Amino acid sequence: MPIKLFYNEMSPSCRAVLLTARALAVDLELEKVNIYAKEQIDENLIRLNPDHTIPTLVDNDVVIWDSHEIVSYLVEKYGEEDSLYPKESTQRALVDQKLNFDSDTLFPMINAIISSIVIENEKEISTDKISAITEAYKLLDAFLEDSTYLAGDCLTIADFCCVANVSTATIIIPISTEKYPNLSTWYRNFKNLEYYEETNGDGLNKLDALVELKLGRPRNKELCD
Ligand SMILES: N[C@@H](CCC(=O)N[C@@H](CS)C(=O)NCC(=O)O)C(=O)O
Repeated sequence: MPIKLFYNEMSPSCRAVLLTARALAVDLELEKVNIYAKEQIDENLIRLNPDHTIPTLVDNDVVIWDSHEIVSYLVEKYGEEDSLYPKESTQRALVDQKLNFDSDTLFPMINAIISSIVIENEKEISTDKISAITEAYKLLDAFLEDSTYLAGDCLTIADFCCVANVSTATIIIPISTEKYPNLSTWYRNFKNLEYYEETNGDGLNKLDALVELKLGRPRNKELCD
């Protein structure tokens, strides 16, 4: 049976799974859920995932939701080696630490902003929300001071989860190369990854266009990196 993913490419949590699956060369059968039309309150999805969130992964009789659990499951089960999610305890702790940062800080922050624009039709973004993004950029820049990736010198699932949310934050505030040089380099390296556009870039562009449409005005593009 194919591995099925309930998803929407505009969702950063789903894009983290697409990045990971592509890095592992795992094929997914994709079932699109339009979260903005509340299709997630579909009975089939609720039966599988009472929390009715995407991504939700179905692998035979196993159902997993929460992107962080899904990406670690995919590496554990289908990775030919463990570099994306190392088994060694210290390295694993460093990856888990950044996965938790993504889950506790980055996702709630960006989800609150995007939902306010796309679902609640708000036209202004409060200064508190803007400051939360710049604070997160500052922290990420510090995390990347002495390493190429977020959990050391190897690409891991923590980078996939965080880049999906950071790239979404750039829709609102581009990353300044001057203020956040380490973060800029990390993000630029991601954009050069051969499978970046198909797994993250395309969905990000669709979300960007939707945000622009909902705000009813072009965003401040000249600030883009
Ligand atoms: N922490 C979860 C967040 C999942 C989540 O909230 N996904 C959003 C889309 S980005 C969603 O499904 N929203 C619809 C809903 O909550 O009903 C994860 O990483 O998977």
